[in-house]
Amino acid sequence: MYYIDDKAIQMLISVLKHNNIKKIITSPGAMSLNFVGSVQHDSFFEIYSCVDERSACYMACGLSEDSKEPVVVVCTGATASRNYLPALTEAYYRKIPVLAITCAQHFSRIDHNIPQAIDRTVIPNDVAIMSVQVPIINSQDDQIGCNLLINKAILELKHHGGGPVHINLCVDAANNRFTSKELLSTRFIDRIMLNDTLPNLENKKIAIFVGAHSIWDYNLIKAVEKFCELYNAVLLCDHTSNYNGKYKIMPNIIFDQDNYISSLNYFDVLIHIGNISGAYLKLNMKEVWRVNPDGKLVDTFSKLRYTFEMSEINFFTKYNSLVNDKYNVSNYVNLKKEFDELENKAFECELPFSNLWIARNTINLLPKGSYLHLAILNSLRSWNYFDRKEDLFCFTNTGGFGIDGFLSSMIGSSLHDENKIYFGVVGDLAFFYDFNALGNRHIKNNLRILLINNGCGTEFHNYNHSAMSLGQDVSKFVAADGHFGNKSKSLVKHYSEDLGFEYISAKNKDDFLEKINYFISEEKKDKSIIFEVFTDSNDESDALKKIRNLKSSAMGIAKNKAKNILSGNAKDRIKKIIER
Ligand SMILES: Cc1ncc(C[n+]2csc(CCOP(=O)(O)OP(=O)(O)O)c2C)c(N)n1
Ligand SMILES: [Mg+2]
Repeated sequence: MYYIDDKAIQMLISVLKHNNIKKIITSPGAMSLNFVGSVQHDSFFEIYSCVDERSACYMACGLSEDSKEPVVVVCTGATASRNYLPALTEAYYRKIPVLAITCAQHFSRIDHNIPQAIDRTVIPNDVAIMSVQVPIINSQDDQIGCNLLINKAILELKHHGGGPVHINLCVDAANNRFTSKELLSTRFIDRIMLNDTLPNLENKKIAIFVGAHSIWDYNLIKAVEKFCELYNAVLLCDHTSNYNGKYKIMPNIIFDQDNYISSLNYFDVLIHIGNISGAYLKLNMKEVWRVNPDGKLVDTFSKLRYTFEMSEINFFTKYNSLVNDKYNVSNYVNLKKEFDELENKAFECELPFSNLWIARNTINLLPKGSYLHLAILNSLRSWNYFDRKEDLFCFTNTGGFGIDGFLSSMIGSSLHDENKIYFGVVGDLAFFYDFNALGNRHIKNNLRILLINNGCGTEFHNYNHSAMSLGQDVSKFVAADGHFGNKSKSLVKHYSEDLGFEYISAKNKDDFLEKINYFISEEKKDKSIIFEVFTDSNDESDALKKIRNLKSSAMGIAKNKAKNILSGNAKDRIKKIIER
């Protein structure tokens, strides 16, 4: 007898061992057999039996209080888990770290007159500080998800004073193969608090990935710059990172190339700060260290190793204090060289009239310190391919990724300081979705809205979008072509002028270049301005293709070819074969 051949159960056992949780009180039954059968042959664990689950859980409270260790209780289906409630209530109010593992049949069986399948998805408020539902692992996504749930639940036992935690573990009762001599290798996630010993960062290749970030404090910028010099680190940003300090790269232009793989896109440690990013950066790293006062296990890259529950300034200041003065920024210099090469190509290449062409010709005209709002996806992506020479502050609705509130968010910002100019770039669907906001009576003269009207959600017409598998049919419902006056030359003009805006428009490059200086000028205008620019959806896609094909390499071409040949299903099958 060895461990059960069940990935979730093996993972749970590994994470228990990693966290040095060895005391278990079991109650008899069939659903818990696979877990209990596995731990009883592992001498690491100290196991007790108690028939009555009510009593078992109270015993766990006593054992945990006395030993100052978390204690696991584990039970079967039927009403077994219901009998944990009195002692879990006791544990909740006394913050005792009891881990209740309730073994369950497949969740789809609940409420179908199937014996012993009861619903444990909702628990009373005061019996556990966290409750998670762990499914059977059938795919790589399940595996990553289960790993996170198990780590998260077990860490919670001692988090913020600790308390009881519930894991509802879905078990395949038909699988009784106890043939695994070793536990599968599992990722462990540790939480580092302010006064804990810090993991070592020396001799690692480090990048700081900055998601959407509020405007930076001066001291934080200085601490991060120092960190980059001491640890040879580089910051990977997009406009919404709002980082206006040294050692920053906007890597989309390098890492988004269709046929080129940069050898610089690999990091031992990616330090992850900020919120949801709309840059869709494809990054390669060994592990991720997330830094945020919320201390959550946010696993954007599926490589989370540590969560540092502390402010960014504390994290960087602490690590800076561990190293004697050093200065090496070669990783930044190398990446910057590659960035400059691609940026030059992007500035020199022929682009059709499009959001991308507009971004390229406008970004460096915006006055220093401007506020820039970019609509999600196409506008944000287009502008992220071009870094700006001057400091800007940039915001995008990346929290929920809706096209429903762009104008309102931008108008809200503009109310804050009427002496600042607020620039915005938005597509037609997003504009018309929210255009009642333009009638808001609080609007002043400090808005400059660039409306890129291509008559559809051009995002879905892009040459590389999965929606293009619909062919011409994509226009009908997915890209929603032809609404809102179908690129009417007068609709926005009439509406906006009647509301007191100044309206200008452009339909080609010359037109645009003639008007852009007026649009971006720092000079105070009497009215807010709407600059409507008409582009063509095919040109938008062609421009994107050009920007993503500035450089190629043999490896990049081969990888891209393989990607195009393989359908999603085939890719999954090959992955599975490789895993075996
Ligand atoms: C509320 C909401 N509905 C639907 C979507 C899906 N969606 C994402 S981008 C997009 C198209 C936006 O079109 P447009 O504003 O014209 O920008 P373009 O892609 O043409 O630049 C849609 C419908 C969304 N993000 N939010
Ligand atoms: Mg559009």
